[in-house]
Amino acid sequence: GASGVPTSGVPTVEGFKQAILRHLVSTLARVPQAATPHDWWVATSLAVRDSLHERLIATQDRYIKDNVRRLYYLSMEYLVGRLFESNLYATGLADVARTALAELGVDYTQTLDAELDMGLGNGGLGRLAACFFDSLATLDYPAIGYGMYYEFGLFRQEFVDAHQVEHPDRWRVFGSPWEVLHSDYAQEIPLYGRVENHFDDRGHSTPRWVDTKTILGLPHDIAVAGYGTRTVNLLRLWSSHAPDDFDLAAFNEGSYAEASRKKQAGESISKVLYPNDKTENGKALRLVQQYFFVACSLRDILRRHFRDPRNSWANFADKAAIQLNDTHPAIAVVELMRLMLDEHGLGWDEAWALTTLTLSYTNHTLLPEALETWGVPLFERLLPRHLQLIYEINRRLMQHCVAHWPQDLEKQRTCSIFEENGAKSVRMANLAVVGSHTVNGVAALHTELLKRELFPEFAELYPGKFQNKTNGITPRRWLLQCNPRLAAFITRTLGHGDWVRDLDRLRELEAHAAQPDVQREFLAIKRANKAELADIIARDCSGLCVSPDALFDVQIKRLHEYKRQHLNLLHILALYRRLLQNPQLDLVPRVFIFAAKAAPGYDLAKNIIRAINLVAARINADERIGGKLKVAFLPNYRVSLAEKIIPAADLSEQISTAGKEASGTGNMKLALNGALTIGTLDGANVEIEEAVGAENCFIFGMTVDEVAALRARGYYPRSVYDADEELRALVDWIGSDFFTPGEHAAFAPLHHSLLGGGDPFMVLPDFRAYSDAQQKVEACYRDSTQWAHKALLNVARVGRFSSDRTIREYARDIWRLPA
Ligand code: DL6
Repeated sequence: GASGVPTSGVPTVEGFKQAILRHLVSTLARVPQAATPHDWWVATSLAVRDSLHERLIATQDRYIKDNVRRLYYLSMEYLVGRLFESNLYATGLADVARTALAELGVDYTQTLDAELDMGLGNGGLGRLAACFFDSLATLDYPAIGYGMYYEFGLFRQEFVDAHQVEHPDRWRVFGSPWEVLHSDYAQEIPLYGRVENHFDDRGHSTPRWVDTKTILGLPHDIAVAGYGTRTVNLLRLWSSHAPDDFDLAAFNEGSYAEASRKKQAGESISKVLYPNDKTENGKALRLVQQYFFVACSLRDILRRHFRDPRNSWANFADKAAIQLNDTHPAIAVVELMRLMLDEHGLGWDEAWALTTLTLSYTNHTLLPEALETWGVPLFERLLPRHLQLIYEINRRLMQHCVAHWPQDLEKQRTCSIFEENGAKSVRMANLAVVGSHTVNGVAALHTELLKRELFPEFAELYPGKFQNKTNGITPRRWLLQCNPRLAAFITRTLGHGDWVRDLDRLRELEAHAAQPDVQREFLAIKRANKAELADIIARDCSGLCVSPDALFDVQIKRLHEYKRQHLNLLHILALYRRLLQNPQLDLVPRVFIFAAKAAPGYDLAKNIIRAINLVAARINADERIGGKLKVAFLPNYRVSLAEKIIPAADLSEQISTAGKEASGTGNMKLALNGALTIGTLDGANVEIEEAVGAENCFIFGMTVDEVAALRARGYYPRSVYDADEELRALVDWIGSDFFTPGEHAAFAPLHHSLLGGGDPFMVLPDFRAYSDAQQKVEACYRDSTQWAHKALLNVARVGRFSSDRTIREYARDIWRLPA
């Protein structure tokens, strides 16, 4: 290669075996006879990494030589999951590795299961970032993902006495074979201190940020390989440390404990991912995290830009597109301004032009509690210079607003970066909107609501700034890898595997969807996947036995009121009650499958988990219902578990209150694997219905407008409760001790939220429509031909939800990356 690095083709089985054994001995100091599954996993991963890094170097060399325009994606979360198989597929080593391990007498599945998930994210937002990086590399776009190298990812969940219990996720205590540390790219980041004004001869003042403390940022690089291409991009994740001379004085004076306490304080910043996916306001350390990774990343971007003598500020905006994944990195608006003004001597207008030409912002939620704000006193203490700059940005913004709405104080106030009601705070969403050239929502409905409800004033002030980019998922992980049976079947049926890089080609399945042998084979594949999941359920749910012939009804996502796992629970209770009243009732046997983590401080969500677990225990043990209903709550939901549940799902539960789920991406994964959706007209469900056809999914419930109308009229849960006898009995059941003999009012928080608490997510008024839709599901499932036909049409028609399509749209409309 150009860099003098030897580039090899795909190794032979023999060559790959030798590479594994070499890493086993030289890196791990192990003989094969004594190697554990973990050892084999590390040694094999390192052998894969050899190819990966050759390609990485070649890709980066080319980028540097061509001085390419790059995407820089700033995200606090990357929910990557395992890398072993995705790297095998991307490097074309999947078959070689299987054979090599088999010939070495090593179990492939055990090797793969030795990898702990890289769980550096909470849910959809972090997983979206991971899917985007798969697509960016696959489509050969130059991109670097910046984020945090958390020591502890999202907590590990266990159930004890039906309660969620959290444990630290020590995912990298034994190191990670995928990581490379580049200490030469370390960054020193200032924090705290105060601002001083210095006056020059002519009386001009220049502010100086002084008396700061310094945090050291170290970059850990993770290679992300594209599929069917040699492109390898980077995730560059920062860990925080105390600088070497952090407190040498204290150390020398013998105060080792004091010095090491400061060292720990330096490390604490990247210690742990905050486990809330919708609220994390006010916590000082969280703001420090945001600033820390943004500051490291922007410096790294400037270092790379100015390293090339062809570059200057004049072409900075031609070479860099910086995407803010939600408001978490919104401080980048201010830090980029500060770097240009204070450290590079640019004037305000030029700096502001470059900032707003470079940055763009994705909004992922409309929930008011998720919109980040930081108290002004906190800001002042941590980032005094940034606060000054925000005041100046806001002064200019307010001038603009006054010119635009001279008479309308209310609109001016709504646009302000400062919230002035009560304790004064900084609204990060307003900062992100003002500092970006483009703001996008993540599904068509969400973007409409963004413009109409959340930012109507900004949409008026900056026409053309708002765009839609409907989310997508990578077909590599979410079909090829996780569902090898279905993937092979599709390739066989279509006569090609081109769908893996061009998901629209699944459309060709439509021509086969009515063929009985194709339907039979699809059902056989689904059954085999369900049998595998049944084994996992038996292992992880205390020996619970479920039949792969039952309908697998799946709801897997974070636990949140707006996602309405409790609506699902009400339906389970309804079926159970109907069965108890009539044991002869001809119900289609169902297994309800849940997986969900609740934020540790979210008491109602935890109460819902407990309620589902205890209802499950009662139903699973009740012999009167003849095994027709089973409820399995799988603990510790994570990417690698999703990969096992999704291929086995018949029914996909997407039942959020209309207007609350920005997009959803699990809905896409499940449809792609041949599950039919039961869902509300929310988020991307709207587009899924459009794609697959209304007759191939089960849409129910109030629309956004109906929700708003009911709210405006005045919604009283008690009137719905009073009017529906069955619903009344179910709610009363939840309020009783039936499921917790000897423990009074165990589900009081849940019961209260539904009735006395005002049912904020309108579970009760959607219950009847949901129950009716479930009866249609049941009728349809009885006719397996019809079901298989619909499922196949789902697979055939969801090609547009590939993240390849999403990334092409971002690249064309927002990042302006050359095709
Ligand atoms: O855009 C990815 C994902 C959407 O699919 C979900 O609908 C949405 O809830 C999620 N948003 C967040 C927002 N968290 N914050 N802030 O996780 O984004």
